[in-house]
Amino acid sequence: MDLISKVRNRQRLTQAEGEALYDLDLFTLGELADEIRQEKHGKKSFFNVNRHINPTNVCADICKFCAYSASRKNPNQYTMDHEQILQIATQAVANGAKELHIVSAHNPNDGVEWYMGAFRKIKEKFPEVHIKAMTAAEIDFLHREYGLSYDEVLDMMIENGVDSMPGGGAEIFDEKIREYLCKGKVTSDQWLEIHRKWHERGRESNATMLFGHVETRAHRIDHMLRLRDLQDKTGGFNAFIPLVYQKENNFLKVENFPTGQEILKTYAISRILLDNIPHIKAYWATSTINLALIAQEFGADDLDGTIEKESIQSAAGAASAQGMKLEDFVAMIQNAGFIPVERDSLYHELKVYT
Ligand code: V47
Repeated sequence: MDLISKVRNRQRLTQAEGEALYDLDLFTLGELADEIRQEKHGKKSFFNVNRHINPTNVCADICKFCAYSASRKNPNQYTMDHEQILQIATQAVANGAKELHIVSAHNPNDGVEWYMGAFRKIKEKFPEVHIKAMTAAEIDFLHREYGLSYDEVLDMMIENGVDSMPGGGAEIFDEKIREYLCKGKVTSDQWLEIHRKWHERGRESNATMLFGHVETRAHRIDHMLRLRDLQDKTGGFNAFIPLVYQKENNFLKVENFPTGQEILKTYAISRILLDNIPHIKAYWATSTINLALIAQEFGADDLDGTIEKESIQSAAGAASAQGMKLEDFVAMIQNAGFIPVERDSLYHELKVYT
């Protein structure tokens, strides 16, 4: 059976077939991905009202692609205390945020209680707010730095009010590329193990893939298939998020950046391959809002959220330092021909903008 028929019959694709998808023209791929998207979600496009908080940029690890962590290229170290974090959370909740997405660098100075206490204090003050926090890379860092097992860190997160885990730290699973990008950080197997353990606790998470740097198309397919395998076992991933590499202020030497076509193909292919992950998120901070809006026609059904402020990608050149106004966000999705749906962090529908 040819590849297109296989996709139309909803048959699972192999690594080689996944790679071959890239050889299809963009519009064929878009059509195939859109059929699947519409089957799953119709014309709905999901987003949430959220606030990203990045409480420290002091990092014990070195990732070549990172412009955020304090280093020679970013000498301005900062670490917020709990009071400052709580202040931001308070402001965000006052502005309508229902989710706080809290991701830090790997800070060796302040201990486990600095991480956990922040979650606990937020949750005590705002029990209804959803805390999406701690990438698998941070969890692995606490394990390495303080001798805690993954189970212990995950249980502490739950005790202190973390509701779900973000998908960060996955980068690219291929071991050679990963060693070049971020040697010493959580390995691919460990990243998957941490998410598996989290899912086994009945909790949900997301999965990212950082692409458009030194990886090949084959590496992207391999990354997606490793996620598909784990999802078959646990079913705990809500969304797959292809993050487009931002090139400013970091130590990674990249010659060729992905074209808009390549980015759209990657969204579409992820929709086709990841038949068991419900949502494909076009995170506008890295794709740009315009491409994210177009990505809705190429398999993506989620645009993340209003963000309010973001420090990791914007340090590397993304236009996401400031977030997006809710009414603008809704209007843009509508004008693109889709139905904006405000969701909570676990994809329950809160408001459908008809
Ligand atoms: O893991 C770092 C990435 C990630 C760069 O789960 C970069 O809903 C592009 O994981 N160019 C953190 N990306 C952000 C993240 C995330 C974002 C939005 C939603 C969710 C979710 C998760 O940021 C890191 C890393 O892959 N990153 N540097 C850069 N130069």
